[in-house]
Amino acid sequence: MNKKVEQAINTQLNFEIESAFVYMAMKNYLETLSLDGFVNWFDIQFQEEMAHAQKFMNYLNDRGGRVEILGFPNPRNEFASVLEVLETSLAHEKEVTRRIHALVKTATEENDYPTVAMLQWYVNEQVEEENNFTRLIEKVKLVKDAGLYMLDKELATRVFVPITAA
Ligand code: OFO
Repeated sequence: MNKKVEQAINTQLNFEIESAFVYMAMKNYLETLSLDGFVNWFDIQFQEEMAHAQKFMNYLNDRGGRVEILGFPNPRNEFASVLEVLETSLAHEKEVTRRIHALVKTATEENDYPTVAMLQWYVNEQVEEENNFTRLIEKVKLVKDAGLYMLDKELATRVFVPITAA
């Protein structure tokens, strides 16, 4: 297959594996907060990223290309809050989207139409990925406000208790 496209897909499939490890590190940070639901959600995100990588690998192999597995920098392990995890995730997904779009451009310029067709799945997937994180961020913000509202109600019930004379 076209060498330029083969190399660009290899770069992207390795970034998908890197993405999986980015989310695995986040999952383990969330473990420290005992947020079991978020841990579960990020574990599935890890699995999804590995599936994205596998889909690219299958495609390269089907086209007679050669898969090359590369290394990547350490993922970030420390965060200040759930919100920071989610905002970092959304920024990461925007970078993935930028890379997928660049890949579509390369495949189009190289007249590799099977690759352009295959990449449409990833273009659609990125719309969902960005939407998932955007909505989660909004929900966490809403829940935070609701929590503050409840705490405010509780604090409003406090009454002054005069010091009684001994
Ligand atoms: Fe593979 O889409 Fe997220 O990173």
